Amino acid sequence: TKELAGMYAALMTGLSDAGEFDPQRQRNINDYVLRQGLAGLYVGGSSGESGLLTVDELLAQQEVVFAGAASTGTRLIAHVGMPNLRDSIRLARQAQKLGYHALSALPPHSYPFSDEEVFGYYQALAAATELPLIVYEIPLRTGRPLPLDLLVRLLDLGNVVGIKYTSTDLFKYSLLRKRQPQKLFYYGFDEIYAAAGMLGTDGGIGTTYNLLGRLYVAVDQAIRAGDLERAKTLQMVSQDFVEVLLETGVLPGMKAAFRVIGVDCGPTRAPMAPAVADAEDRMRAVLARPAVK
Ligand code: NAY
Repeated sequence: TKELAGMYAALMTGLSDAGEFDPQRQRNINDYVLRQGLAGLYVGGSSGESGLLTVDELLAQQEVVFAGAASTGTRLIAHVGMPNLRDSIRLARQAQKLGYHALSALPPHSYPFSDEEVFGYYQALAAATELPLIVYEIPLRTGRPLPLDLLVRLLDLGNVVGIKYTSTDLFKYSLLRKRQPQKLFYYGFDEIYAAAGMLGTDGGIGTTYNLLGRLYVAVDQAIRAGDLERAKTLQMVSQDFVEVLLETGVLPGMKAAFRVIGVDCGPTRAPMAPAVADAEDRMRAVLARPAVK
């Protein structure tokens, strides 16, 4: 499973001006991201606005992305975490049929589920296909951190090969890694990837990799080479970028940045909207900084 290691863009979604899933705009995004030198794409995740899309749209997106990326050698992880298990399994089965390399899923997140419900969800999803499954820790989306012992049990499930860890609790991260040293650990906060990298990662998955993929590949390489000064310098470039994104709203700002560089990707889906009126100007300014280019 170590062939799944590396840096992945949490792929964004192309929408029409009216907010419909737009296959051509999806291809525009894919074409740009595929040139970043990343290990792969994480398709249909939070960064793909999956919480705002229908299952049919996500099924269509899986097809469009696979058609464009299959021949490039890029690893493809399908995110299939939906509010209900049946839709998750439907997405997972199509991903397997198409030829995706792995699956990942948010924990059940539309109600405050118990640890046993979360466990049961991953158990059923992992058994629904033969694909490797990457579980997901992201208290920001689910409203609660999963306890360490539950994460340990989830990583013991058949077909579960790793975790996408998007939490700032790096001590829990280290304890989990110590308990499950054979598993793949992807860190999910772009702006502090180097901090997790210092403790040991197998890769990263992030939104801003769509635009700055090369930067994150370089951060990761610097850490692996033991060049912490360089890793820190590069990480600061990412932090300057994310600082502006948090002003505009992460996904609206990313889409504004794409428009600025000429990638026609459309808006975010309502109710997600830019937090400021001048998102494109702010992104233009940050993209013009020499270090970011
Ligand atoms: C996904 O598609 O599931 C993700 O992109 C998760 C990783 C992102 N975290 C969230 C909460 O969306 O890339 C990060 C994040 O956007 C970035 O670090 C900026 O804070």
